[in-house]
Amino acid sequence: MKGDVNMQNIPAETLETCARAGSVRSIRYGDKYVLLYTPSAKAEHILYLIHGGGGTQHSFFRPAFLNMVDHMTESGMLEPLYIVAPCFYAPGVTDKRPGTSGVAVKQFCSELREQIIPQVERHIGMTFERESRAIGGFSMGGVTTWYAFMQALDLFYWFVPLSGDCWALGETGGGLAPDETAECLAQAAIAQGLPDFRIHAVTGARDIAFPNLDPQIRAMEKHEDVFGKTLRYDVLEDGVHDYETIFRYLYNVLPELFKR
Ligand code: FER
Repeated sequence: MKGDVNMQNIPAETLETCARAGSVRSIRYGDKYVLLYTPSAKAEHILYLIHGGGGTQHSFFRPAFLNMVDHMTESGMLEPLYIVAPCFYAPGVTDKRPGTSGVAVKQFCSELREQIIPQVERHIGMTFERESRAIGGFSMGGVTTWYAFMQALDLFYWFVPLSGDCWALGETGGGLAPDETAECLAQAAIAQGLPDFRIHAVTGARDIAFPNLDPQIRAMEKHEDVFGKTLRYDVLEDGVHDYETIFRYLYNVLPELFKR
């Protein structure tokens, strides 16, 4: 279903320091680490948020974003939420080309399953049910989110791919082979037992990933049986391929998560 494209702008004061701020710490696993944002009040939900190509676990966690989440939580528009920012690159990887990133993100799901989720949730002291777990990401993080949909429907209920298509059939496969990609996603959901789930995909009409994501979503919409009631898609008219635009999507999308 195509959603409301009239996304709210982030109020300017929301990007400034908040009196009630959450905290960020790093959690090690093997020779890597994730950043964990813990809100100022008790949280029952968790979002795994994946950076874009060339990024790191620090890409999302800049002051503007964390302040925004603090303010959203303080005002009550957002229920308190843990946010985990991992890095899909191996330590020391300097080749950030899409081809290399594509291989990294395909493999990343097993790292999430076997190391990151257990380690983070042990640290927090609770194991979240899939209905309380979301995964989302920007660009290559969006590609990662589609892989999570194909490989880890048992772990996540909520999927938020932002300006990134599914690369199951190859680099930018959502644009090059939209029907085959949609078929692949539908079959992956069926093969995993077709549990209930929600996808909220967002991109911008001026985003470089639009020509890849848009045809894929159109093709997915034809799979009524799998995606008829589970897929929401928004296109922001002036959205471009940068983190500021993505923060705006998240300002609008995060309050909708975990509401069934
Ligand atoms: C896309 C998905 C990912 C896309 C670009 C990327 C242009 C990533 C690019 C990069 O990491 O450089 O649909 O469209």
